[in-house]
Amino acid sequence: MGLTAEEVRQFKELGYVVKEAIYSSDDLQLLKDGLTGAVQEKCDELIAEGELDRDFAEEPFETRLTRIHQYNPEAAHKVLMSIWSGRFHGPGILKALRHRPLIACIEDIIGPDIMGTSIYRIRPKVPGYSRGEVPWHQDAGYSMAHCYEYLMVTCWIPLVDATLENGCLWVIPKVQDKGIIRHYTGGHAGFLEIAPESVPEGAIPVEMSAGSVLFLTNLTPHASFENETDIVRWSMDLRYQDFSVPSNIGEVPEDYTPEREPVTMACHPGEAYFVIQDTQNPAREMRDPTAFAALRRAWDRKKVHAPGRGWTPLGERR
Ligand SMILES: O=C(O)CCC(=O)C(=O)O
Repeated sequence: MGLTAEEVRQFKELGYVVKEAIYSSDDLQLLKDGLTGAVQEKCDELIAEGELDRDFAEEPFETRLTRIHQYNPEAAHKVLMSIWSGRFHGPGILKALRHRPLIACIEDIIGPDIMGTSIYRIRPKVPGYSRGEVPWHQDAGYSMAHCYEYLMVTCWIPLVDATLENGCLWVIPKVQDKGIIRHYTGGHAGFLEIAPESVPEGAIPVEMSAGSVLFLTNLTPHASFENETDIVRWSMDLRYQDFSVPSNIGEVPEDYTPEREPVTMACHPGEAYFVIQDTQNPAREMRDPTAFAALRRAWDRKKVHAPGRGWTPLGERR
């Protein structure tokens, strides 16, 4: 278990490393079942509201959202939004976040005291759905400016094999030590984006099998492009940091007032952080799925005052 010394060296030198077979197909199935339940729940709601008249429950996990999107793109968008953006707190996610073989690798990078960052995402990249394509960015571009210098580790994990054709991740090696690159708001599909002329050279695609993990630094530029297949490229991205990195642990959403100094805030103020591993005080570790879901619901981005990150719109760049 864990990363070899050579893999840690590669992570530090290149800004990324891939480790095969961290999650078994049984591990992934638990999560897929939870996600199937979440898709069903949203379909049922849309059907009850008259916005959808078929749930495509007969389709396999890999193609169900493709069919819903082909049939009714507006309803598909609502299903996707109910899962994306940290809104999935259902069965399997806490287990995936605490997965021992993954945490052993994180320990090799940042040490044994580990915080789960508020920013974790489940991404069903549906063929033909333009918000599935994510333009070039560094994850640090999304954090508060006082956090650029801290290490946050992104773990990008495909739930199906990720290929060039279905939109695997692309990374740019060896630029992570050069710091933050200027980002712009209003990029492709509303994401933050590094302007095309500022994207460093040397991008490479990272094709991966389901259940393997791509470890990235928060300053490693990455992007993903069109899914040209018929299957959904499901993936999740989980993030971890050590205890020195600002978080909102021990705080409540009401602590985030407009008067508060931004430098005193969590790197991502808007969603709950949680303790994965605490060698001094294991009682702080988040182990209960129900408590986890309640914590995540209590910290909803819409309820928390978080100042802007100061990036200007892409259309206004000079
Ligand atoms: O999953 C993708 O296509 C993009 C992922 C990404 O940008 C991220 O994990 O920060």
